[in-house]
Amino acid sequence: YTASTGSVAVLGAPFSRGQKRRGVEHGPKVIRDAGLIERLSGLDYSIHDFGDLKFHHIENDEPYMEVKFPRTVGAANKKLSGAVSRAIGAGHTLVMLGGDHSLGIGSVEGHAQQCPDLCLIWVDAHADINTPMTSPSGNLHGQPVAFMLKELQDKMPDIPGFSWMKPFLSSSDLVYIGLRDVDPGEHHILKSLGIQYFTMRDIDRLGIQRVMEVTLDHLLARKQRPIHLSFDIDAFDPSLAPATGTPVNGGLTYREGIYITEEIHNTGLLSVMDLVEVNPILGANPEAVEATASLAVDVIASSLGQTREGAHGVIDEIPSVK
Ligand code: B3U
Ligand code: MN
Ligand code: MN
Repeated sequence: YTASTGSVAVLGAPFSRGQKRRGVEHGPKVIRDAGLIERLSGLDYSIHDFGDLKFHHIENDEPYMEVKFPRTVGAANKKLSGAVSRAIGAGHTLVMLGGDHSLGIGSVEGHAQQCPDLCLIWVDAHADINTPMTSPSGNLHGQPVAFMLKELQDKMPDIPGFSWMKPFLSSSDLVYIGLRDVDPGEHHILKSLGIQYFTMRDIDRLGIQRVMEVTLDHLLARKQRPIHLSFDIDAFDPSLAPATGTPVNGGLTYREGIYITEEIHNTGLLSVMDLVEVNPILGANPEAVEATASLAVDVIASSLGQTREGAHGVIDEIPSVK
């Protein structure tokens, strides 16, 4: 298997009902305004900006157990799933701009429709693997991975809005990087399913180089297959990414984050990436918002092959003196 033709599609998903803070629906706009399309045009692709999906609020979307806006989140993810599936089916590499991380459900599900053997790298301060029963908040952006995993099927109730999908991912096809705020129920799930994860402490101990080596070995050693990268901007330290809903101290440095994405690019297997949880309303000032959005652009460009080394593609000899 080799991913990536020369074509990248960008799809905005302005959606915020997976959590309580307004503003994360403006993520796609601020990431575009920070120069995303221009930056990607400098790389060797044809860029297709698919614009933003339109999501609808569903009336009388009462909580189901503690789960907030289940039908609204379910319908948004169904729509996103179809759009992702079509883009991948058409041969694009896809960049999905969130929006909150509940969108991971539809993004990975739509990707899996086209690429059932995909693997998932979840870069996040949080594990986002609560079930409706373990969730301390009822927010669906803290639960997307639980909807995907086959091993959790019998622990998941039938949540209204989600009858269009069923679990499709094995826990051995998932690796987390950057964890530092994991709820008790989540920790139990990670341990009991034997999920491969690297907390910030693991990155301190092993170094990011070793973490990526083990990550890619775990996912790709048996066979080459498409990678889905789901990147929550709150994986970064809040000093770098302040404009996000649930910042947690002690996050990735700039260089660790870029190293992760460089290594993923170097596999040649990146097929879909999500960049989620940029919330411009939560920046203390315009500079904080710009810093966060521009970091998001750097992460996306790096995932798609922008290097710190430079590129020699366009110049094939040292210019002679005329
Ligand atoms: N684990 C908590 C908090 C949280 C999850 N994801 C974010 N925050 N961004 C929860 O609500 O499930
Ligand atoms: Mn997340
Ligand atoms: Mn997070």
